[in-house]
Amino acid sequence: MSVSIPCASIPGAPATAIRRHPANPILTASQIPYPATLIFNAGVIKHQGRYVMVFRNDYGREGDTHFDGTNLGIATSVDGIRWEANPQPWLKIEDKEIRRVYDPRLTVIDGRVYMCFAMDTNHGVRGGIAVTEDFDKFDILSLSTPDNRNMVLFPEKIGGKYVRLERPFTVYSRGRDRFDIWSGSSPDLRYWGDHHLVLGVEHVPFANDKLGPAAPPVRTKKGWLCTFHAVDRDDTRGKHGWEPAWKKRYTAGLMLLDLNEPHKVIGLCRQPLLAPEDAAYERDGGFRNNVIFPGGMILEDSGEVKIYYGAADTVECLATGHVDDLVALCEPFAGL
Ligand code: BMA
Repeated sequence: MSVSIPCASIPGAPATAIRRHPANPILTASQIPYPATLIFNAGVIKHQGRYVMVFRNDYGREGDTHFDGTNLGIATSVDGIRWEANPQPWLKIEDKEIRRVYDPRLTVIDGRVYMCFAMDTNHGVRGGIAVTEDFDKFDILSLSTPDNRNMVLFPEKIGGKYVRLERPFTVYSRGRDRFDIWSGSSPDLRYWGDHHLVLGVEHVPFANDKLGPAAPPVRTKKGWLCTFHAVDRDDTRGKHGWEPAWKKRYTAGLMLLDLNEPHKVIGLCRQPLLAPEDAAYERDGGFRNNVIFPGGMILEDSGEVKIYYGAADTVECLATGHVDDLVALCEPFAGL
């Protein structure tokens, strides 16, 4: 069956609002001092005077479609642009039930570092939240039931509760991939409830397949600035990547959420913030070309916003914009 994609021709946001960094890609497998093939979908924070990145590393033979494994690595930076990876991977999971842990998202709350992650298990995909004091030990606070992932935490309590965005996979009732962004809240980061639908695929003019949260939200005067990933699928697309017949395209979307009721979308950018069109590292030569997947967003004191994103599921990149310009891209949204 072929799926039409009226959204595919919508170009990305104007280059005056968001710019790819000239140093891109800012982290690749060639900079990693242990076996590494695909370095992407990292979480990034500014913490204790330096930038810290936790990245996903799928390792194996370049060109192969099956990887030997996935681990999470740490890199640090003084300027957020030039990165140095630690000598060893941070997390290698050895548990028969767990196949892999990936797509880390970092948030600092009250000085403590929390990491959301996705975990493929023999019984489905679970979304987890962990805390680390020192980027050595890692304590898991909660794991969702399958199937859920792409969790991100807000950097402060809202209405006395911790809040997260998440993306459950509602396959049975929807008939096919058509996944949306939800929110949940918790008194203690362990027990989650009070779930709300935040944004559905049908609200995003450049998505026809699924959505999910991307980088953890950033507070601005006008609302929570929030990236998401949006997927359009075209079954007539041929192979474009090492992976045979990769038919999806991942763009980065942008929205503004209400400061006090963060499940309410108050602004939405009607075009992709970043679409994989202009840069070769997003389009050609990767494992899955045409994928942009933000995982980290930092608001600097100057008003500059750094958005870190995985490109083509192969390398890690950076784009920057001014917070006021990014907020201005979000047109009023009347609600669901
Ligand atoms: C999703 C995840 C992401 C990846 C994306 C595009 O299912 O595996 O890590 O970036 O697909 O391949």
